[in-house]
Amino acid sequence: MFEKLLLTGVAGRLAAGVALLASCLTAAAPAAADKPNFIVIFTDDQGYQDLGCFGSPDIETPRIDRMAAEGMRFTNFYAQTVCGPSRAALLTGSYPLRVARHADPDSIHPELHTDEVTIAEILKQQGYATAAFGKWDLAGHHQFRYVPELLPTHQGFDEYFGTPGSNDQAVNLIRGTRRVEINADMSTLTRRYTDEALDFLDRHRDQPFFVYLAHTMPHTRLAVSEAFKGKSAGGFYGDVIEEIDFNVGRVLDRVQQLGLDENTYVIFTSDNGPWLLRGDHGGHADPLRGAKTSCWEGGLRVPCVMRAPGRIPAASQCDAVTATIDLLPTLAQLAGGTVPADRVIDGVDISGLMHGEQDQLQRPFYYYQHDSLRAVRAGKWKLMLPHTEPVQGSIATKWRRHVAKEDAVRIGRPQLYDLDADIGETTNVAAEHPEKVAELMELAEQARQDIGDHDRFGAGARTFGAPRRTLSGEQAANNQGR
Ligand SMILES: [Ca+2]
Repeated sequence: MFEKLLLTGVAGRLAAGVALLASCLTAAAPAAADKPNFIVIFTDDQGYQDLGCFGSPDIETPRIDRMAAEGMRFTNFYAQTVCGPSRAALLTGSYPLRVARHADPDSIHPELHTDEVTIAEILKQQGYATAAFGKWDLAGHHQFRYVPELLPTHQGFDEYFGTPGSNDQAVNLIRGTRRVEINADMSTLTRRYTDEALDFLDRHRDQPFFVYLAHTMPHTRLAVSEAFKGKSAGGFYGDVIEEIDFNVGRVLDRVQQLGLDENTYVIFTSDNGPWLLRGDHGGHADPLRGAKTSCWEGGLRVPCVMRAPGRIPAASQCDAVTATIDLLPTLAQLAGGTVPADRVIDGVDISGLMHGEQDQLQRPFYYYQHDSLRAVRAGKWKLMLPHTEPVQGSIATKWRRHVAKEDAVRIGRPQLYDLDADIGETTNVAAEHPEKVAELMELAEQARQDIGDHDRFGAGARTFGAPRRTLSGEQAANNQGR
């Protein structure tokens, strides 16, 4: 013990000397060495319950559980209802409808305009090395017909290795903007994306970096390597999550081995709720109601864990309403950068919550099902809004078929839920709290005017020169008939 302490003391003095030397050498470029690193691990269709530390009864995730024990669990953290829009939200800090392609709400997997400012672009300005690995889904959704000019290397990332869209049928792999592999073995993807990330960490250990590691799994079609096959009590889906957990552990181990533990924020979360699938191919959102594509909590409230020893308090929990859209302003602030001043950024800086310096955050959160505003939350109150579009109308309506029948209900009058008392959204208390209903309806109206809705283009939605579009009478009639 004494030897260890002595060594620590010597090592500490050496480190201090090196740090002093380094600060002299880098005086011309101050603070670069102080800038923290960021690793965002983004899984696909992982439900709110699908981690040990979020209550899974049968899936074991010891590495992410340890990450939570050494960091903070976010219990009210929101992504978006489906893959592509969720990625647009995370990378731009904005609601997806605000950044939809040329205000085309039918494009549920946005072709993210290059005039949008991504987290990577902000961090690059601060001297960061940036890389994206895994699923992109912002250059079109197809494995062949994507737009090469919209791949990550055109959106602020120095490097990219991954796949343009979902793994519905097959996965093709791209390096930079060049397709390098067709029909890749999906059981290797979790490991291969992680390998790429580890290699990037090794090469950029001496400069601040941002890694966006967006796993293809556990989006169906599920695949798992031999080492994890049949191992989880949570079935096939559990095997896939446990392989992700193992590979999250590899990232954490490498960060530690490189001596970057206390200067690196590792953020783990999912892009939307679990896909409602038969058998053991889909995840779980218990105790939340609903699944992927819906605006019940299970559709977009996702598990989230953040770790940065010495910065984020260990074994802590944040219950404030937070979201993927908050990562852009938060990471920008932590890196000493700024958010773009020429546009609306919906997210807010949550570094105070992360560092345990505050525990409350006053902000509304809007639930969009593609182009349709479905709900609004403020504090513990959530208002499910009446459906205003034709039953067979917008794309959001069509997507209702992907949720359980009892969750695909058409809402005629506003429904109010107290999420603190009723996390499963079982009891509508609108009649008891008319003033809350009115308050939340007013917030919803503000969102409609600013961000938009299925029947209107928001005043603050972005087009970057493309013509503004509103539904004409003829189009509305077509919608009625389709
Ligand atoms: Ca997804």
